[in-house]
Amino acid sequence: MRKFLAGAAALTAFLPAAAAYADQPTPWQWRFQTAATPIMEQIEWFERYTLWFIISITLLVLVLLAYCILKFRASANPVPSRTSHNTLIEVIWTVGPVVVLLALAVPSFQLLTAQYTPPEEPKLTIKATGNQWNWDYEYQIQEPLSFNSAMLQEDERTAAGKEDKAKYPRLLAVDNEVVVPVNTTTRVLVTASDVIHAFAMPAFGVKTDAVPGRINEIWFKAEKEGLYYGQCSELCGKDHAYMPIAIRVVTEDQYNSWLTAAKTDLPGANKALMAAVDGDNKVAVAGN
Ligand SMILES: [Cu+2]
Repeated sequence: MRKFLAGAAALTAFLPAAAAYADQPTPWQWRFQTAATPIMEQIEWFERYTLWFIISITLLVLVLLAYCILKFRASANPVPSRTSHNTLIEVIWTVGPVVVLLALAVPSFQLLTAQYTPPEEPKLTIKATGNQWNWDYEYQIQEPLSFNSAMLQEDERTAAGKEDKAKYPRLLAVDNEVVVPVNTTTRVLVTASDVIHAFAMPAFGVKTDAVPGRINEIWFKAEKEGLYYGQCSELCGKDHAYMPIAIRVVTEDQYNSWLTAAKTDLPGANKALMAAVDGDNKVAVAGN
């Protein structure tokens, strides 16, 4: 038991360092990815909340069914009752579901409103355009910065410095990540150039369709630094599965120096940022 506890303690000591890039799907995962925004935390809360309703209703129905099957089976109850109305029970099975629906509807609408209402005017706006089969990003700033982001090919790993498959998983890693500062309300204007795609980032709790000729707006406020992965989530053709979305959340300083460098040399800026982020993580691990 002691050994187990020591092992668990050792494991938790590693968690902060690992959590920096643990925000991606894992094999046989059946729960959500770790929430990185307050909205995703609210979504997780609502999921747990509704689950308790589902569990209790399922158990209630199961018990009632079992009771009826046993108590009113032909051998135990040869003469069936001819009762057809009971006011009390009819009131209960009308009012009960109404109360359940209200208990679900109120927090559900609150969550929906929160998802559409940024807490403040977003400080950064990025336009994301879905193409068959990659994404274009445009930072809506003075002298806009725009670049294309496509899935990282296996033969590009070495040149890009992305050999680490835990950090840059196959089918999820991209050549150019979106970079945003931490704790900054960021707006994403989502559209498409050819067919309908969808911009989705599970750890942020955002997903919206990318429709040609229309702009859909989402926002997020990432509270944890790290590298987050999402995917196009609308069947958009042959390479639908190969247009991942990667967002790197970094400190304000790292973001600012990346942005300045990216305007002239994007690959160089990305490499410098990767080195800066990895350097910080190493310091953090050593500090443990
Ligand atoms: Cu797509």
